[in-house]
Amino acid sequence: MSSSPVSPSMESLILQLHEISAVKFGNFKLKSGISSPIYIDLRLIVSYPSLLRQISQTLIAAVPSSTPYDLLCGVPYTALPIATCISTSRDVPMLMRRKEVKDYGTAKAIEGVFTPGQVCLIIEDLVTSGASVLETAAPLRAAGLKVCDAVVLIDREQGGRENLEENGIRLHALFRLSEMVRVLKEKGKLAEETVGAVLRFLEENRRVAVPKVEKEKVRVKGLGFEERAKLSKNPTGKKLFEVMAQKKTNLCLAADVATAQELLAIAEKVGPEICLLKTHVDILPDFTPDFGSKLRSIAERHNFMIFEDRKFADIGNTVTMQYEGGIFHILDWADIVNAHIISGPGIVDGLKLKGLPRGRGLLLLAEMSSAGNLAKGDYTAAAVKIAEDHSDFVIGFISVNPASWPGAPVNPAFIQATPGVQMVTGGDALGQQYNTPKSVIYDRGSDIIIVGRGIIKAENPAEAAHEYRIQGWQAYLDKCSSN
Ligand code: S5P
Repeated sequence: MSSSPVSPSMESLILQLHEISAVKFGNFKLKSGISSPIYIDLRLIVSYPSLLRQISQTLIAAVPSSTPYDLLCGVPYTALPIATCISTSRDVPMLMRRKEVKDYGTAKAIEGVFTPGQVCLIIEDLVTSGASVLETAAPLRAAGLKVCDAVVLIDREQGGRENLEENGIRLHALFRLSEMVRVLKEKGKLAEETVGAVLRFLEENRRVAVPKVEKEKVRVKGLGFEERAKLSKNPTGKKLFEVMAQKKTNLCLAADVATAQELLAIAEKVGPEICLLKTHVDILPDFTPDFGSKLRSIAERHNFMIFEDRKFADIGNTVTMQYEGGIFHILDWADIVNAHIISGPGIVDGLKLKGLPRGRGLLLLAEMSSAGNLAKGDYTAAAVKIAEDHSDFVIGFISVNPASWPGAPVNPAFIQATPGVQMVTGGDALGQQYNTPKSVIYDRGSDIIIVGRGIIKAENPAEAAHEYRIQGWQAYLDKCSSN
């Protein structure tokens, strides 16, 4: 047990907490299920405004100045007034997590204004196993926020620090329970016998496990591509996961070049770096019927798959003809196509009729990258529902921020592919919006980065592709290990 001195202001805080009976001694059952000889009830502090102010100010001062944050979120309910005090005195916006939305399921789990990628600091009164902090961090992270630090008044020294660390959250505590007990003993507030009982209890309960459900939720999020290959019900979905795992790449090239000849040339050059090559075959003026077989032979040589970004949108009957016929015969050479769901589930039935017997797969556009697009909220949720109903053919989604979807994390059998990726955030003159590989994979919960102009307009496309591949894969590895 550490015997580092507690500062006079901390001592005064401890004595005041004792004074108002926020620290009780006896036999208490904690949230984690264990019986404890000490109970700390900080809900009382709302009745002592000057103490509440003092706690709030001391608490935020305990966060190192090197720790950045854009927003605060108090763990409901006890820490809400503390977070509010800090928010108003420091002028830092706050968010509130709704406690009543179980598993951040159907309703809005977070109240307040934020943008994905912002950093949120968690405020809590005391930490035992860390489960309450994790319960608050999960929906914040699912909404695309970064949660790396939590600050608490009291660390009960029962594994919370370690459990949080394992989940990528640093704990800053004003003082430890043993320090609190030591101060109360020194000031003659506690009998020797009580001190002994508390210290013994701490010694015997060094580590309280985070409830199992937390760990399981987290584990699903962190499944690797090999394991997810086993979950996919579609042969193309399975193969795509396998290719990614074997080649160690989650890069898709959007090969939006001017001619078929250029497309085949860039496929050859960039082929070793990618898991998927995306075409817009209707932009190629020199398309010939042998284009598909030429591209397939390059794909086989370099072990990547082919995705024709046709964005089907019509009724089921029409898309069957568009998929199979015309001059492009997409069905013959594209492993994967995609579809909007604007026309309803019939479009999936239509494409499936032709595609499934050939072992092909379909991605649904659940979100789009362009400014002002309408694919959000209920529309995105409808795409997920249609995918679940057709999981033998639908292999995943075109998405932008799947971590923020209601019910996230989404079924890991589905792959998430995200366009609008460049090394720096920004956009083009026509509404395209870019995020970085790390933000797309790590923060927004996607699997594949789709990169077009970032590679094809580069001086050396193969080198640029290599760089995107490294960054995309590193973000995937970081995501797996941080979960
Ligand atoms: O929402 C979308 C969906 C797609 S498939 N936004 C997109 O940009 N895409 C496609 O991704 C788009 O058609 C283009 O082929 C690629 C993005 O290219 P970039 O040059 O902006 O990287």
